[in-house]
Amino acid sequence: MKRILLAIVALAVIAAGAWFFLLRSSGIPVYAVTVAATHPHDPTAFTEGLFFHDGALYEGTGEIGSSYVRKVDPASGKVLQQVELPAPYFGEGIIAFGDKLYQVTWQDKTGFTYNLKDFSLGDTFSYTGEGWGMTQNGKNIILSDGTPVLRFLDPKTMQPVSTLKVTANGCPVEKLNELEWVDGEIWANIWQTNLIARIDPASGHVNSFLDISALGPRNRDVDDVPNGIAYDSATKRIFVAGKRWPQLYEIKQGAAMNNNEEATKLTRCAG
Ligand SMILES: [Ca+2]
Repeated sequence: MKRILLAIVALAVIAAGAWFFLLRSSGIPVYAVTVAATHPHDPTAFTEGLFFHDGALYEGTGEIGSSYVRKVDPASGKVLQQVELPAPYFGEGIIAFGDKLYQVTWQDKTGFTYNLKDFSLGDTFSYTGEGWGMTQNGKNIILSDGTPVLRFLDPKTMQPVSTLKVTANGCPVEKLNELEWVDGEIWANIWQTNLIARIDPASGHVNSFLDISALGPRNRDVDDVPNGIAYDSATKRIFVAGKRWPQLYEIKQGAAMNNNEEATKLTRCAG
């Protein structure tokens, strides 16, 4: 009897250990990336917004006095069109919807619209909190603000119609930055990490991470973080950029990675 009891206790300890291990490991896959192509990128551009439209890349930059929106030829990096955002504004995310281009600002609670074709200034709009990244899903403009909550905005009024809390293994994911709608998922740079989160827009759950630490200049300023994802749905090309990076990359998902430190940190909110 004593032996049976001991065996039961031992089994219970093993089961508890296994359960604890399962709780502790996120189970969220992390993938490296491979580089399909590199393109020139203006090494002074403090990238805050990036999207692809009709064969061209559109980039929005930040910092007061050097914020602008520009249209760029992806192959050469040549600037085809540009509009400045004057001081005191600090430019952040940009996105196209219909025939308009939208731009938010970091802490000014003011957004701008432009004619997508000629970059002439249109209406301004207001919002609460900060403005970080933007993308769109064909129906709503999606806005990040540095918190784990994404806002879905009506493009006509720029007022929120719903929100989505983003979690990874149950942990809220802070500092969601530049965004991209990629084949039914929301992809997001996570500020000051090398990770791109792939988010299920229905549940807000992160289904995987891409680690882009292999990209960008080796010795870079602390502010020159990865930021900027643009998807060309026609050719399925994914472009990624970073602040003041001299190159822009076309990437593909690479091999699964084990023990990714940044992902582990994000998925262990409980301890
Ligand atoms: Ca984007």
